[in-house]
Amino acid sequence: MSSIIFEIKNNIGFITFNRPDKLNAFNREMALLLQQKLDECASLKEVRCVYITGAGKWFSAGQDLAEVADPNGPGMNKILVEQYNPIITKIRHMPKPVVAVVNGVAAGAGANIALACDIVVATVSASFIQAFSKIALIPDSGGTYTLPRLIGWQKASALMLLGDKISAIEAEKMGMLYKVFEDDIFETEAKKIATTLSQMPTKSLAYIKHVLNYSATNNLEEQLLLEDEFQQKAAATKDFNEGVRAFLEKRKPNFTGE
Ligand code: LHQ
Repeated sequence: MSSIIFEIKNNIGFITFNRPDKLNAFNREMALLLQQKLDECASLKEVRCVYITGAGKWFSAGQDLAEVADPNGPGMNKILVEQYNPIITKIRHMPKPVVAVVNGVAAGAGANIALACDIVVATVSASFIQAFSKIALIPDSGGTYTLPRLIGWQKASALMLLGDKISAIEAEKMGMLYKVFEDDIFETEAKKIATTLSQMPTKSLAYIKHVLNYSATNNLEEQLLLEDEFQQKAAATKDFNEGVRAFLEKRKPNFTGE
């Protein structure tokens, strides 16, 4: 069985972490395979939204600690540079929306991979833990960048220092994620969001992501110029033409992602 299941259905690239007997913890093979599948999603035109979830009851417990403790394993050297950092940059630079569908515990790098996604939804029984300090590490996979921007410095600092596990409901209240759904409707609701995104003007969504990526570091003037640059790109798409025509003709637009 592959540690990553990948299928494309109705313009959605479904990526499933698939080591359920290991709480979907990442070994090197799984991290490299995830990178490969993210690359495929980025380059395949038919994929207009990416949906990331975990098999079974877990999203992911982060790094498989048995692998880092194994003297015959790949070791700690370059683990971030080769395994996790490219995953985060591939998600942030993916020219289409990435939805994290958090179906259970998301710990360590598992949590921070979810938080790097464009929309994070969780089932009510899911939980999030910045587990790193519990094993004398520091948060990685972009967590020190993403989390304070999502929930503010104070809460991010407390969660990272203490390593407290918080419920999906607490996470939603803090602004860490978009929505929490009851367990029985969670998957249906998550798929509805992905379906909506997969039928939207894909290029404009990619431009929104790009401009948002820069808003964390640009000043207002720089950001206004970037908005101008990308608004012009958006206005040059076929989907913009279709969106305006459909609005004026009072009909549903048929966006093709062009
Ligand atoms: C595990 C794991 C796991 C192996 C549960 N590995 N076995 C970057 C740089 C370099 C190196 C390290 O990593 C990183 C990135 C990272 O992600 S560091 C953070 C790594 N992750 C963690 O520290 C999380 C550790 N796990 C937990 O805190 C808990 O297990 C969670 C909150 C995930 C789940 O708690 P429970 O539902 O209470 O389950 P459990 O603790 O009883 O675990 C079930 C089994 O899974 C257990 O094994 P056992 O043989 O007793 O059934 C755990 O040892 C194993 N397991 N996480 N990451």
